[in-house]
Amino acid sequence: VSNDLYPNASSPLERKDSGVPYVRQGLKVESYNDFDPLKHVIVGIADNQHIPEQCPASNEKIPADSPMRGGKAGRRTQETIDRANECLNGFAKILENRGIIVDRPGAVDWHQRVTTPDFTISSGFGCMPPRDCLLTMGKSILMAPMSFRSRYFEYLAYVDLLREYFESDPECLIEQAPRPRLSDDSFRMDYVAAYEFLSDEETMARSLRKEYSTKETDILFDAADVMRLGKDIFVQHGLTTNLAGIRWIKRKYEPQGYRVHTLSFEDNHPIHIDATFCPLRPGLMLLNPHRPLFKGQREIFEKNDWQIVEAVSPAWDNPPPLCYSSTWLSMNTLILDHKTVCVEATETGQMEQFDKLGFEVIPVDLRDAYAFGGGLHCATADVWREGTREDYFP
Ligand code: DAV
Repeated sequence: VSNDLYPNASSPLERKDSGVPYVRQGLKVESYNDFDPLKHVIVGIADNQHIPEQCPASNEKIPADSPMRGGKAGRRTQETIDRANECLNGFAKILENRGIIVDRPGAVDWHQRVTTPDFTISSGFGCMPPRDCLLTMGKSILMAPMSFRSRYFEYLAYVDLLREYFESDPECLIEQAPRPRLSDDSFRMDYVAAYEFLSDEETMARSLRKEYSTKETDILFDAADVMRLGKDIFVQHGLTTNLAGIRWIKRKYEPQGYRVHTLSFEDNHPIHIDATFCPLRPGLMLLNPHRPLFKGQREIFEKNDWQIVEAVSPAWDNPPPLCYSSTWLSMNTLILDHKTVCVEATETGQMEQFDKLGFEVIPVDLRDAYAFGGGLHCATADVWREGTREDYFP
């Protein structure tokens, strides 16, 4: 795929004749949480992004009154792509100016139909947001088994980078979760059909019963449903992560000394934990006041003297046009170390709250990239944070 079409993608790797990428000296893969000093990160790009046709998993997330529900599928306009890239490139620059290494995803042709023996859909999605796709667990990076059909091949945007990480850090392991089928059997198709006629009360009642359009047929999770806190891993059960997915995470990582916990929130569209319950520094969590934790789930935090503060209201009443996420991207921030946080520049209330909590706040202009897949945390994926695997919940 030509890089001319994807000017913001990472440039093709330099490789030996055998195809092996050259080693990038000093490169390290390691991260155990979202708040230790950030040294190396991937920032998404908006190049050539599409709005795919609806699929059974995406339908449940898209607001009923959104044009994306109907015939909106197609390439996003070049003007919105350019503006989103301006934001993402500016964010990357801010990080680089602070000495953080920034990589960008590689070029993939998202225009092509995505077809497997089990399904077909109009196009791919894009390589925003990397956080959904890549799960960095210690010295390994795992490509997640995502539930949107349009995102089935999204990992391809990271294959070359990950190959380079593998070659450059002798301890780094690149892994892939079992691939789902995403056939009609993977979804509650009757629910999908009925969805747009359900009231908020009805969708909330279903969500509280833990009934989603995704069934337990496939092993499914998005990496953004996984919150890493040293030895403890908290996974949200919701639209994008099913119980089989959580069982797989448990079986994979518990033998490595991790403890895996399931979390649920009173939320009628529970997708991704990073605009719902966010670690800020050791001992401090930020909770979305509209999405309380299920009963009994605060205990592990409170017993271990972690404070849970409620996030202030977002600055905006509505998300930007053609956005999949809610206004609560206000609390979707990127923490650079225990005292420094990047916050979207229009979220003045959220910035003030961080200031009062003792953080240096770096405003980042990113709202015009929200529609491409989320906020500052979504738009990034950890490669290396300094620090070790701590036991915060002994
Ligand atoms: O509030 O719409 C967005 C999370 C994106 N990773 C929300 C969840």
